[in-house]
Amino acid sequence: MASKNTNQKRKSVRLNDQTVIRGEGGETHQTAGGDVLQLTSQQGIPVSDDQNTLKIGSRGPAALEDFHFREKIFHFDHERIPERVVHARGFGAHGFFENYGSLASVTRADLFQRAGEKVPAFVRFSTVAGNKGSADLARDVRGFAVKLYTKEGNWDIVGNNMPVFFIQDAIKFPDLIHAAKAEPDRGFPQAQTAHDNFWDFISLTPESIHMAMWIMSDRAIPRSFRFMEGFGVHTFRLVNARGKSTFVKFHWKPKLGMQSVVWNEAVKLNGADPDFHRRDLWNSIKSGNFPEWELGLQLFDDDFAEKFAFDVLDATKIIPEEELPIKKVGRLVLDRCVDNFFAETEQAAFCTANVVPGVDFSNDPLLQGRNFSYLDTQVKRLGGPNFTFLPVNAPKCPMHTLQQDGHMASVNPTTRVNYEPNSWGGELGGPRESPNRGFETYPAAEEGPKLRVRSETFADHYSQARQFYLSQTKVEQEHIAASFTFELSKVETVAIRSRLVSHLLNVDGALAETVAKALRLKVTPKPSEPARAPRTDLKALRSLSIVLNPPVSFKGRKVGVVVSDRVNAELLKALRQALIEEGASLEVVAPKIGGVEASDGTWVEAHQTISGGPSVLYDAVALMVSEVAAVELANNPAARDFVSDAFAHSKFIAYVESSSPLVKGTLGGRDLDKGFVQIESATDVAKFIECCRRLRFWDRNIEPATADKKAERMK
Ligand code: HDE
Repeated sequence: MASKNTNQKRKSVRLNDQTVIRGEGGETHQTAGGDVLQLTSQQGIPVSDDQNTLKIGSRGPAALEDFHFREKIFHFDHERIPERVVHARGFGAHGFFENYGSLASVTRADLFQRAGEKVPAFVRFSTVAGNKGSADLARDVRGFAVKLYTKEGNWDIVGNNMPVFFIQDAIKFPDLIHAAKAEPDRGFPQAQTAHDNFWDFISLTPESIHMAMWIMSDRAIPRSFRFMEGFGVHTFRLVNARGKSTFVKFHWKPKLGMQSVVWNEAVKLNGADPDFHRRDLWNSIKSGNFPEWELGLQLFDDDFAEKFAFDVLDATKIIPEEELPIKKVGRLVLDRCVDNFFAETEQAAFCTANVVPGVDFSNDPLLQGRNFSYLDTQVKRLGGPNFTFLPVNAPKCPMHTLQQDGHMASVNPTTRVNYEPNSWGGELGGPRESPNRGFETYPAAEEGPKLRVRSETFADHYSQARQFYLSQTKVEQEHIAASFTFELSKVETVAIRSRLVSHLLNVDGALAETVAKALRLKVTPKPSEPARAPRTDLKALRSLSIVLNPPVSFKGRKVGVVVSDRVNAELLKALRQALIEEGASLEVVAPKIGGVEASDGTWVEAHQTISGGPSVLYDAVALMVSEVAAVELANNPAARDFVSDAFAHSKFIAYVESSSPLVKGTLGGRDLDKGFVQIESATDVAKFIECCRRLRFWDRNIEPATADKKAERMK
């Protein structure tokens, strides 16, 4: 009996009670009953035919009796779970945290007691505003959520890559997120803050201006998760065995240093590779280059909190590390990709309330609200109270509760006892309290009237925003001005543009003026009325600038090399070798994906074609094409974009003499600046790599904002 199949490539033929699936070329993919894994239903029943539904005759109606078909479709229909309301797009990896030395004097947390103590970790990085399928390079704050599986339970540090937040009180979170995400009538824009609702909310919420400075800075467009800092944001407490409390702020410092892209690059990256960040993390872990961060603590007592210029419970403020140094206490290494994205990354359930004995909360009103929200959201997302048994969420230490049943209960009490106190002895009696080792809340003394108010100590909204801006290098300040201009130019309501500029006037007059001019506001607004006069005496802080804190090497970065037939084999080898020694990597970009034949007759495999591998994918580029190819490529739009984008994005560009027609053809009569390095020998290659360590040739700065400014100055 032969079955009809419209799929031409894979034909299923029923012969002598055997289903044989043949590919186009007639090869057999699978035979029933062979030594391959047997396809079964969820009940373990072997499946004989997975190609055809059960029908009455070969052209008749489908039979309801076909339980295999029904089970398959039913399961498919239920594949989706609600995506996270915020931080929907994310990417996770496993690793470990290793403690440097005993911190017993400040905390009884088990993972901090012994030098060298290692605990497993799971980390999920994310964007906030976009849906699950949005692009990685959206201008946005990045989530940096860490789950540490300690011997005394799971501890989640659910942080971000920026140390402050938009709002001071959790009750404003739904408003902030509604304003940031797609507008409700039209359902767009996706993963963008450049629209009326977002800036309307921000401009009516002065406490958000400090965070607005951070998201308009290059911190919001990181080059890679591996090159981001992380922050716990709130003040927490550490509590030692004697019950003494020390306040703490958590920091993650990337070993590879910080790095961001420029906005024009981010826009293009979203088209060239919407998965740029997740691919980067996946590839570096798979290739054995495990990203690493150091955990830093800012520890302080009540006296410091009392004297500090701002309220330590206000999540819109930082405590400068210049004022309160960061103590490095351990390292986080990500060394294993997930086996299954859904099971691990999607089902990972972080809760700020997951703390271990020795860690406790502060009264930060944002943190207090989060402690309710996360558990609530996980129940909704994962469908019931038993999400804690999913492998990614389950503790890796012994766990005995008296909780039972509910959706998907897989671990239930197995003895007669599911309550306490009980009078059953020994094992039968079940788990008991541990008065000495159990989690104890720090007995902070609290009293006062019930009030729905904001503390007066939270009232300064501009001083640190100003300090952040003044701490940036010129090029970073220009990027901030350009992003405010871009975002506000997408806002249709002039009054909102103007209202935002009125806040910037309290941050920095020159910044406000630059943005107002770039927007061509007809009426310059007055500064908004501050709740508290901004301070102008706060010193610039080096730690806040990305450019002032460069990495020590080019490690972890990638060079894209455009090659053609007859590429100098020896030079290419020298470049590849030098990059490997630096801990960096090289990708070959060729006119065709099949590769090129090098000068010595060897074949060079390509990773990308020129149109599929634009220069935005790389930290620096090298042009190593023959003269014939260079002349040809000078008329190829993708090759021209490759060069002109690398140039515009201030990248270092290595080139061999024969590539000159491509460079000149693209950049015209422009003199080559010091960001161009001619490479003809291994010594030149070393010079190029030395330049690359600076990441970008910022002196070239030709960002539009600068160009406007220069033109302005020349008037
Ligand atoms: Fe979140 N946040 N958040 N948030 N948040 C969520 O929990 C919430 C805040 C952060 O990779 C949600 O599982 C409230 C600050 C990260 O799975 C939700 C408030 C910081 C992640 C939620 C905040 C964060 C979330 C949505 C205001 C930095 C992703 C899905 C008080 C310190 C974790 C989910 C992951 C996720 C609520 C503010 C970081 C709805 C109410 C501040 C990294 O529960």
